[in-house]
Amino acid sequence: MGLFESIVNTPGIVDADWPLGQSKTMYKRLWTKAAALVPVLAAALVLGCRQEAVKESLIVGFSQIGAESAWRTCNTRSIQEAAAGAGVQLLFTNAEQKQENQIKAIRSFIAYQVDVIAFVPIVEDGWENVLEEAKNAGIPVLVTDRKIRVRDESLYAGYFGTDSVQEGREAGYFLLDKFQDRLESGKAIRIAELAGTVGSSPAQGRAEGFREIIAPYSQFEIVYSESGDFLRSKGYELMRLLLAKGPSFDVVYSHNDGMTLGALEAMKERGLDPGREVVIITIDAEQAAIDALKKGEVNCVIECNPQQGPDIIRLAKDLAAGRAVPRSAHAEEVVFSEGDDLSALPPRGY
Ligand code: GZL
Repeated sequence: MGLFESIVNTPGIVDADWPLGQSKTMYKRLWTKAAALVPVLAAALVLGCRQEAVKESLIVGFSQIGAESAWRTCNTRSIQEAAAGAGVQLLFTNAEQKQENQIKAIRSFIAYQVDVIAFVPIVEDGWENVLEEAKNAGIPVLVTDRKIRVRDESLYAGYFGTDSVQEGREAGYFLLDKFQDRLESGKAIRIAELAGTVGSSPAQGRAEGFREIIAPYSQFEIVYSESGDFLRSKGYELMRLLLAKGPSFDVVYSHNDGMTLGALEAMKERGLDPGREVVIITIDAEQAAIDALKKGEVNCVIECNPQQGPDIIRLAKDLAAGRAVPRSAHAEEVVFSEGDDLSALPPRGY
């Protein structure tokens, strides 16, 4: 029964004026019905608004890789705060550094029929099957922070994160500047690299960008490269063994501050003077790394911005509304190096 029919068939509608030409009795009956319907209409309006509001409160399934560094913890906080601030319901899962846990989480998001799936792929490969399932379920996917490698690019809507290759290049540029006098001497400059998680896009990108810049200068020699998995404990252990067993080195290029802080600890235990006897380059720009730069224990800190929450939520809302998003977008990043005036630098927040 339509709204009009429900008015004329609702008993008890009270008096009011009806346009000329209509019989009083019929009008009285109609208005009596309409007035009695007001509470029903009001309830329908509220319910409808609430339903509209509930429909409006987007549901995003987010698979985070873990809490392996202060950077990651800040990244998580940024996403959760941005979702709360935007009234977005966030189904948040922590994979504890396991890809299989991420795949399970994405499958649960599909079963729950979230509006958008977003995730940090711990490694680049192995995502085709589960992303095919999300595509078949009609759920758009946003890749964040780290990148994936898939044959079918339509398996995800877009990427928002940081440019790891450029971060690696910045490390190379710093070395060229730092050693420009020695480059003519021909004396070898030996580099020890503490690499990130094997198979992850930041580890691949930071290695690639760094090598791209130093390759033309034969004096630069990478004498050691091992993965510390972005963990402080592994950075310490690798450095302890390197100092005990060799080879000797002049530079440490570390893919994240967590590993750098562990390596600094091991170097100090051996009586080394990091930042002076050994050049240290690190990526993330955690507060602890900036503090080490101020103390002269580190020579160059390259920012990798973890505060990605507002952009991720904005892009998720675009996807849910059927709007296209950029295939790839990067956060702004800066390089801090020895000699910079850092006195006005605000707290890093991670
Ligand atoms: C980089 C990010 C890396 C950080 C590490 O985008 O994925 O993971 O550099 C973190 O600190 O563990």
